[in-house]
Amino acid sequence: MSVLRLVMGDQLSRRLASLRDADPERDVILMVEVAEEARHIRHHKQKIAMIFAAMRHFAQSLRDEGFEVFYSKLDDPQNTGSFEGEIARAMAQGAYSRLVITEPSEWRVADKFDALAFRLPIPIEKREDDRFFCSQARFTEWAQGRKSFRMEYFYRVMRSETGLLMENGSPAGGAWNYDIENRKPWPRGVPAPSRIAFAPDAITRDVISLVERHFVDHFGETADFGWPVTRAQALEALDDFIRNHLPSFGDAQDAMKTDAPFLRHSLIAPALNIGLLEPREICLRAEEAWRSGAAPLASVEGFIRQILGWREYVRGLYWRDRDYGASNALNAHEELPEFFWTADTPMFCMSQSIGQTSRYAYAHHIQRLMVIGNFALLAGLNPQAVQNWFHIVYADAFEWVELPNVHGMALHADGGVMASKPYAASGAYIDRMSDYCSSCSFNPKVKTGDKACPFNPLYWSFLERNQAKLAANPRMALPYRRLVGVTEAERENIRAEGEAAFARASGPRSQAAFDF
Ligand code: FAD
Ligand code: DLZ
Ligand code: SF4
Repeated sequence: MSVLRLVMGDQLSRRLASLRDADPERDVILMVEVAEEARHIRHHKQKIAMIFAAMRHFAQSLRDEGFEVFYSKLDDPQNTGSFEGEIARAMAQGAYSRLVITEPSEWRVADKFDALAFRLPIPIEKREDDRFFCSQARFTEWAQGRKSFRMEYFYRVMRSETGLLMENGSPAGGAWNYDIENRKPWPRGVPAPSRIAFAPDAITRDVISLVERHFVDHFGETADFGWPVTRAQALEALDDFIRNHLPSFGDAQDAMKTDAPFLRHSLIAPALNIGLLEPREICLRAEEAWRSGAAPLASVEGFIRQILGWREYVRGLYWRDRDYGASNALNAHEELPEFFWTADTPMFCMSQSIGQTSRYAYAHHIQRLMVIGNFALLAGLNPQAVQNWFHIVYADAFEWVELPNVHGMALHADGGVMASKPYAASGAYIDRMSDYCSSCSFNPKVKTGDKACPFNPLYWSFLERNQAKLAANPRMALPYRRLVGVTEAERENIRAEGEAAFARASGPRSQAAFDF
């Protein structure tokens, strides 16, 4: 009897567990553009367009193989708008022995299918999503009995188990981590390299027009859409990165430059997260570049660590505890300022980072962590509101990867489960790693008053506010030494300076700010 096989929008891999044994003679593939998924948060328009375009191209490639694909377009008048409704509609049109799915990537959707299993007249066969190096069971085993879950130790285990960048059981080159050689500012006067982008074809143009009509109230623009939407394009993008940018990836990893959103970053996260690429093939390509002498070890190790280490690790944390994102360890309650949606702020670094987020549905890691995330941390923005924002605005944002990065890494809202100390920094860090400050109406060297970079007073008010929670942390001893012996009046002044800086951040945008 025929089998119905569901492929979700972030499962576009031919090797997917639920597709691997599919028989074109007998089985039907179900793919659905559903309002429930597209509207449960106000996803960036470009993100919805990328997912629908990639889904439609993937469906076409399955049809080319001879499969029957039951595909619901969002604007099909019969589309019920939910996974459950579309499964029922497909089942009404054929006789199936079972529904085969690959486990969803998010608790919310996993719950939906667990509930559906009780109601559906045919069994649901749920298969493990094995497009990762580390299964959930393996992560749980690793985490068992540990007091802290530092990524670095997890990463070493992953290196040993996969053999990536290993030589005779030891890390290639003798060290696990070469960050000491990486992370330089972008050299002055050197233009940013141009990056590969894929002009939308007829299918993608149709989808963009659909998104512009149906998601008017969603964040972001679509004019600069250039994401890969097929496996062939994703492989081309990967190839371009490995050849032309990986050798300099390490040096430029933390650099920020005005009007240069991409620098040497790989830009592969969206394609990787929806299934057009697999982590193993990416890491093997990078390793091969080092072994053949085409890229230095420091760059290759730094890049592989992001995928083999961080990406697998945050997924493990996400599934280990379904309430991981609910805590608020630093008791942060401020609402998101309006400029998170408009980029209209005189803080040039924020305006750049948010402006290009709107234009490209992209910002690189340091902009996310040390500019936007750092602001949210220091200003005490509510963690759930910040999670929601990060989930909405990036083309690569899926809850399993977004949530731990925001909650644990950027906001320290998990109380230190992920990071041994908050990634809190004053304006000096951004000044060192970018050219932003020279175009800003604030001064990173000024600590107080109207001209002070808002990060400076916010940094001290953050430390003051959280002293009881953070001062005992040995890694915070140095900054807290500055607060020893301060009087109550001085504390009040620190708090007032922080509040004034928060208000200044929402002031009118300077002329020089990113014009998007
Ligand atoms: P590159 O800099 O080229 O890195 C290579 C790859 O490594 C990425 O494509 C990604 O797959 C992986 N990677 C790097 N850092 C991380 C990380 N911390 N966690 C997981 N994978 C990582 N990544 C997402 O994929 N989706 C998100 O929603 C997301 N939200 C983030 C939110 C915050 C606050 C922070 C600090 C980081 C977030 N990241 C997220 C991680 C990282 O910023 C992005 O993966 C990266 O910027 C994507 O761009 P790229 O492909 O050019 O990455
Ligand atoms: C993110 C997303 C969006 C915007 N739309 C759809 C959709 O219409 N159909 C679909 O199958 N998947 C979509 N997705 C991805 C799903 O939200 C994703 O598969 C879940 O996160 C799975 O847990
Ligand atoms: Fe950002 Fe401060 Fe530099 Fe302005 S001065 S760009 S606000 S770090």
